[in-house]
Amino acid sequence: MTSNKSVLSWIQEKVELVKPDNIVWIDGSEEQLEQLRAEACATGEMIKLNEELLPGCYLHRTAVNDVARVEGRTFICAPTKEEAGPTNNWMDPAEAYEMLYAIAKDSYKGRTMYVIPYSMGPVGSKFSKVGIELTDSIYVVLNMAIMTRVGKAVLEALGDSNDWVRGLHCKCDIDEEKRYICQFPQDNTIISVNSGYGGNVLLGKKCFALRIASYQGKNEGWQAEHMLILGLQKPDGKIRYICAAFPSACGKTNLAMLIPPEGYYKNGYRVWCVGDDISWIRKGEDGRLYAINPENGFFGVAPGTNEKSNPNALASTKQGTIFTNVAHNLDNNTVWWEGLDKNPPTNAVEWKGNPWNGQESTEKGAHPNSRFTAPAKNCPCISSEFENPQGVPVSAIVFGGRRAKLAPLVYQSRDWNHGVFVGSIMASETTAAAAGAVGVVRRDPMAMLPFCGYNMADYWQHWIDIGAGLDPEKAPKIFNVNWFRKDDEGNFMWPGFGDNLRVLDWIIDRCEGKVDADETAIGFVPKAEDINLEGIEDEVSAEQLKELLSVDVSLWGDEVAGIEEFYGKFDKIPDALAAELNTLKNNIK
Ligand code: GTP
Ligand code: SPV
Ligand code: MN
Repeated sequence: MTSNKSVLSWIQEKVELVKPDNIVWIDGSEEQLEQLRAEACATGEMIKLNEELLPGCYLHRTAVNDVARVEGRTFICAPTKEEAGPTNNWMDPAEAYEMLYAIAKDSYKGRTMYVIPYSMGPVGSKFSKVGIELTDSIYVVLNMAIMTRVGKAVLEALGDSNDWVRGLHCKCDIDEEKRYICQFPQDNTIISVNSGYGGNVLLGKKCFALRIASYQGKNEGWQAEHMLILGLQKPDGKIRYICAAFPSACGKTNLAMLIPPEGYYKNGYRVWCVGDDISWIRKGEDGRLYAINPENGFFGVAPGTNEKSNPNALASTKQGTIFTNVAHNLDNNTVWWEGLDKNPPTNAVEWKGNPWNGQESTEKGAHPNSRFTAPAKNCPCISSEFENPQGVPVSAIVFGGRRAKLAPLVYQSRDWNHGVFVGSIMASETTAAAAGAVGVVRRDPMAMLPFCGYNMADYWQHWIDIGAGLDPEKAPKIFNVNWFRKDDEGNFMWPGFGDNLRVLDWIIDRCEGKVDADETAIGFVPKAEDINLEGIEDEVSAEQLKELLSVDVSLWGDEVAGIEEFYGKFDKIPDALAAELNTLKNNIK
């Protein structure tokens, strides 16, 4: 399929290492994919679902010990520990290769090697980058074929170039003790062993499009971010684009596809989804920042997705979708997860593969991090700009996380550098998207803690440098949101989901200088009367809204201590951020 020497020689080397029985090049044709689906069903790796109700859809269960990203076993293998920085696990590249090759050796014996050429971004766009993933998993092939652009056309676009990312995935025995997800940013290389789950093995996603790409972006003057991209259409018909970074399972997919509340909808408000997880951002010829979504599908959290919370995501899963670790309804051969509806199946199989009666069992039917892999083109609100090779112009950048207290519903940074500071001090409660404890507050700068491929302090400096290269008039305005504030009884104070549009509307009005704000110690907060509560007055009283927008200076005192402790882990902090921290300290005195 190619005569590219760097591609052929690298594959040959890996063939000699893992010793497959067969080699299959993925050409991107529907016939080949269909053959692979049939093969995966024949071996039990996938289950074909009801063709009438869910055409072209499949169910897959991973090993019980392999259901989320493993941050503790994810490494940045840069030449020095300093280059990986204090927030990443580091391994010496030579040692890492030796260890990984020992694990990978002969591991494809009796198996097939699939060669997946894929493009992150529309094939041929100047934003786009090519990767080649070798895998022994059909599940990986079929997911990559949804999440990225795969096949012949990618190799044609690559030509003789050596600028592509090498990815080797070996399932091995799914041994947790030998599971490693290693990135070698200096070598454009990723090696993943002993997992078969999502972000650990779909190497185009977190490993390439964030870890490797963030490093490439630093060197090449652009940014790879854990951000959704949405277009907000206002009654004037004009569409403004927003990029938003929230940690894993904190609402990116939901926000990217939201349906405006009724009154807004009637007035002509619409949200168009460009992406739900990753943005590649670079300066355009007009001096503004432009973003593309490098992916081609959604690897979305299933639990909680329903007709009310995210009808567009649900609609996206109605055909050509792979479900991972959800419950299997045997009565009609469909799927179910917690929060889909109030009617769990009685004759079902839960995510681990055991018989399950959803009406009686106290066990969960779906794993909390169960996912759907759905083609972007299925999404009813997919943006007309989704394939635009130039990307979309970014008006606002939004950071956010899960904070039961402290962070107000929304606030705006004073300027770019202050916005970078706001991103750098993000903290959020952990979720099921990564193995480990759930609900623990941790620092997660720019929602990139698990995904930054180099020293986070240099990454912050890169953000500062990007801003310095922008005309302040053209630079996106930077905001922070918190949909997750709780009252003293532990209830969410903000209805969230579609109603988040009320906040987006304020954000865009701020970008266009159409609305005033109150300046506080942490930045600009809306005047209560500027958040429109029409239609949710029963849920959010004027009193509650005030509470949601309040900035408790005494709580921020504790926060500053936390920020100082976090910054203290770094040998160096960009001067601009140190200055912002000082300003915050002075402001809350
Ligand atoms: P990754 O794919 O892991 O990067 O995550 P994501 O940021 O796309 O997460 P997603 O949109 O799938 O968020 C899923 C979780 O966030 C579910 O538990 C939702 O119920 C919850 N969620 C999303 N939006 C809101 C909101 O506005 N309010 C509240 N309270 N919960 C929300
Ligand atoms: C995340 O965890 O942020 C995800 C899912 O988007 S995974 O691809 O598994 O990383
Ligand atoms: Mn994500």
